[in-house]
Amino acid sequence: MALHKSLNPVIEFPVKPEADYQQEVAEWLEAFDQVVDEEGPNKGAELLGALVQRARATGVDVPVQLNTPYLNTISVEEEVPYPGDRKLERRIKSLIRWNAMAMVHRQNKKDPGIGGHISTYSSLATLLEVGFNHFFRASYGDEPGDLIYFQGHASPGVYSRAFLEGRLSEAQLKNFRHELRDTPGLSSYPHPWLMPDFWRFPTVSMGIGPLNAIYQARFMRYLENRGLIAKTARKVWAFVGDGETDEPETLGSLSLGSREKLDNLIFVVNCNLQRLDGPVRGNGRIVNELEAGFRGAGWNVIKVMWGSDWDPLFEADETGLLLKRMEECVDGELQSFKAKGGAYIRKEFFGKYPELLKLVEHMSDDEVHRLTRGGHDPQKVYNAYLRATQHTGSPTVILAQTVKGYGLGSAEARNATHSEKKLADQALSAFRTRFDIPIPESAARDGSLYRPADDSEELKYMRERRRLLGGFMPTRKPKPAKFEGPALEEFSESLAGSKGRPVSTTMGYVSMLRQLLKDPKVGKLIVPIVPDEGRTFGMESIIRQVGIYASQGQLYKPHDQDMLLYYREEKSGQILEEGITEAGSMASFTASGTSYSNYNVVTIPFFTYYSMFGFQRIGDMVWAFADARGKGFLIGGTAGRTTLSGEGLQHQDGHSLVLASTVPTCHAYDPAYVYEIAVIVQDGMRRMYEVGEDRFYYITVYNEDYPMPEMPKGSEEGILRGIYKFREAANGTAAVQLFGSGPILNEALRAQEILAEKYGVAADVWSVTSYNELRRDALAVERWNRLHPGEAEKKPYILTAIEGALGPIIAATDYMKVVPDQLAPWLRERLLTLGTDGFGRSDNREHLRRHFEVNAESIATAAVSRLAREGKFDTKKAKKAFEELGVATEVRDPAGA
Ligand SMILES: Cc1ncc(C[n+]2csc(CCOP(=O)(O)OP(=O)(O)O)c2C)c(N)n1
Ligand SMILES: [Mg+2]
Repeated sequence: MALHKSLNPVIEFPVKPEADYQQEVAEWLEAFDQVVDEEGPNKGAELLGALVQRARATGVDVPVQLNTPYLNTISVEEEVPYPGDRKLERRIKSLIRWNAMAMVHRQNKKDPGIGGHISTYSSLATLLEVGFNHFFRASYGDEPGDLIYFQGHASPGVYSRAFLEGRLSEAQLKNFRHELRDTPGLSSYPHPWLMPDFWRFPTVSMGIGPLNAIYQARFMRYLENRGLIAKTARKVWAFVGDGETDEPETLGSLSLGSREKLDNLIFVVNCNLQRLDGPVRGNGRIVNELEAGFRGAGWNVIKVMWGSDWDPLFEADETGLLLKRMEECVDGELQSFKAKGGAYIRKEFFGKYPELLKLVEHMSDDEVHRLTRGGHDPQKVYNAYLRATQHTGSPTVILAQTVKGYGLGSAEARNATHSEKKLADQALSAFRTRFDIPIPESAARDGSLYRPADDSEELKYMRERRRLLGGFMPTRKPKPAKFEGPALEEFSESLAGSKGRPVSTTMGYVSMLRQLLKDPKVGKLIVPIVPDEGRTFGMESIIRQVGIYASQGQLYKPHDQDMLLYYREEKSGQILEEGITEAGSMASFTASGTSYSNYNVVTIPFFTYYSMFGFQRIGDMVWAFADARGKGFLIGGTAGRTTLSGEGLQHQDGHSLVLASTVPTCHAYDPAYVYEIAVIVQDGMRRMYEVGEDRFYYITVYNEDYPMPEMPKGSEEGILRGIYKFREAANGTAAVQLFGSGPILNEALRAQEILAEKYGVAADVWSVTSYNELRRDALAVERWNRLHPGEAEKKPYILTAIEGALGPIIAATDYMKVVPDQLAPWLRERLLTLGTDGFGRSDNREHLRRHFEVNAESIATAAVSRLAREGKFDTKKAKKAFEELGVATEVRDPAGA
């Protein structure tokens, strides 16, 4: 019988049954054991499957069982021996542990409050080291290697390894979290923006790493299936905290992994049973919860629960009580056992059953305390990784049980361990002794860093292992891309205007995208992404043109196949139709927008979505995208609080431009006309991919139809920098300047006519494509002026652009007033802003614009009102204008309505 008695579950009946029935159960089990013994586990599974089917057919309610026993998934018999030099690897790991701890400790002694973490890495060390020594490939021949998402708070351990590898200097380690000193320091967490040669993936905002990892693995398949990269055994590894699994982003897209059969994806959940404040599931068991969740979502689950030193205990246990006892414990108890030591474990864990006490009577309390959790045992971890990398047909999750603060003495498994930054002198020397660090006691107490000689066995071994695996990791070294984008002339259709036909900027953008997809140079590199909003934006034609990516092809005949614009799915399809997930779409945007650095292939993502569900909903992912030096185009559709009619409060966006302005590498535009979009997109491609700037774009597109004019000659610079004069006053020198953006530019144009015809006021109209860009420019110029008091003052572009333009400036936008108000420091009392502050309403454009006071009438009355205050217009006439134009003066302010 292959099954050891210790694994024989102690069967507990809800009510003690008759002896006859117990006998019957025993016979069934024996018969089953016999099948497994003689014919193998597969036959056993078949037999069980047949029984379950029969039970279901006869109406028996079969319990769904998603949990396996609280044991290692891989049995001792199935294990392969460890291929590495265990002794040397332990030495290396100890040195990494030491330096990781010492760098945080030292820095906090020197600069109290600077922070850092030591307990996360201490629990993760073996899980990472087995990977570094045996699995993480930096390359596959000429192809880029595995992509690894490191748990953010474990960064000191990753730095410490790179220090031993000779990639980071002692000076850099001493400047951990001191990034603004003479010698460059190390960033707190994985930030490619701050350490662009080192980190690839920002992970420290919890949940974002695992979600991005799933979509990264899918994007890898997309690139392979579209023939843009070679197919390799490359993997995506995501190291995830068990507390981190509480974030909805972490587990929210698991089904994509199994649906897409992503066997290139491995999650390693570091189940140290603790998060920041305390236990993850004190009263339950996080491993069971995760096992059920992942298994239910169709993942391959490998549990690494107990170290090899438990194996003989299981072997010796004839009663099955050891497993029973383990299954009785909740995580809070498991934590207490590690925190309180061997005598406590003996009494409280083993002591519950006399048979178990016997099992450990030959062991000292210290030995009992040291009984290892699986995630600290290289043998168990190696076997789990090996199986995970060999598994096909679905992603794998490894649930590795560890101890938070492992090896940190009094900080081990304590609730407060996450925030521990410094160790007491005594703990430092205990650490030195436990991990055998060859430095004098006094140096230990100082938290001195230690690196053995370059030709030491340890360093030679480390380097050799990495050499065999293709190089050091993490490393980020994008190859400069050879990219040639289309010239502006190639956008001629968009630049020519619509010849009087009313179209929306959304339609114009979609036809531009269609043209780009046909472009021989960049067409195949474009990655259109939509979260189930293709039809909203009229993208059906693109679906027909390039198809939706479907890893399995189209397994059904679409009902609309005989129509021109049918729903076309195929294996080499180009569109990522993500379904209703802006977070998932943003993850795809991230994978595509960083493909130039992860796969050495430029792809150009256009993520088109409902603008209200962009920055507002997934802003933190956009922040991480910028950190990762992502490039591409975010297209906020159905933009504008009054232009999207009917949809009301939760849909009408009047603030995404404000949020966009907070991201340093995001260049946000609010174009009124299609030619403006063409200029922005053309120049954007040039700057991002030809020049190689780390920037990305946010462009709002609207669904209001109106004729698109032809591009006025020479307006390119103004479009890109943020403002140009669109229509000069026809009736003499303008006394007032009207700024408009998006469709509200049309309201400004209508106001220009009203002012001229009814009130004899001449006004110029300007298209402001980007207040954000104008402000950035002005701030940069102002900074220069501040820093150079002795030199001639420079002028912000906004002031150069409107040089000579007289009178007050009425700026009207479909966004909040704060968007134009960004220019207030330079336009001062000249600026009067009309915008859409307040909650949206369900109504049509006419009523919405009247309510928010951004219609032509509101603009015209604002102009005469301001002119009257300046003594340039008759006050009585101004008052009357409100009445004449139907602008209510005594209604509630929409900002608070
Ligand atoms: C979105 C987000 N919320 C909160 C935090 C603050 N935080 C940092 S670490 C941590 C606990 C992490 O616990 P776990 O995921 O179990 O990782 P461990 O350190 O135990 O390995 C928290 C709450 C964060 N980094 N990101
Ligand atoms: Mg944890």
